[in-house]
Amino acid sequence: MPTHLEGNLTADGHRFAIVVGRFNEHITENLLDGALDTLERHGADLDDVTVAHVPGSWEIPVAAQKCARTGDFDAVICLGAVIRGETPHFDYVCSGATSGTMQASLDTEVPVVFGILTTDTVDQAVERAGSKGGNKGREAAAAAIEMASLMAQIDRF
Ligand code: INI
Repeated sequence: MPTHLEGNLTADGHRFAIVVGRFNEHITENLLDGALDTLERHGADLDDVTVAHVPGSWEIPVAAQKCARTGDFDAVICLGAVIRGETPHFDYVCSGATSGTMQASLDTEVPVVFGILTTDTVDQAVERAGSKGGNKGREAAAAAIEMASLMAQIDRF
């Protein structure tokens, strides 16, 4: 019989850091609201949640890694919005944000969850930040809860 380890969606007792970019703030503030609401609905105590604000998505990985290294958090949630229409260096910002957050996670063995929108247009970003495309902040928070739970199970195993 195999042993199955699977995280649950119970957030109480877990501590979370959220790193959120200020660039495209009209989008990222909705992602942050969605993430905080999801954590709370799943039982997190918002006193156990720390939010670090950074200028833009480029700066998210270093702040996420620093949070993860403290050992004070069971998961780190990264929230940002990179929109192609607004930047000629879209590809560089996206690639730095994606590879940097992954590296932060692997180097620290703390789940660093990717809730950074990468879209062609502002409308697409709006859709994914609390409109008909859901809210990527909520999805990221749910993934963080599940991973925090799973990592604890692996630790105990
Ligand atoms: N940062 C974003 O989060 N989204 C963007 O769309 C964006 N654009 O358009 O350039 C952006 N740029 C800022 C970047 O993340 C850094 O903050 C900046 O380059 C300073 O290092």
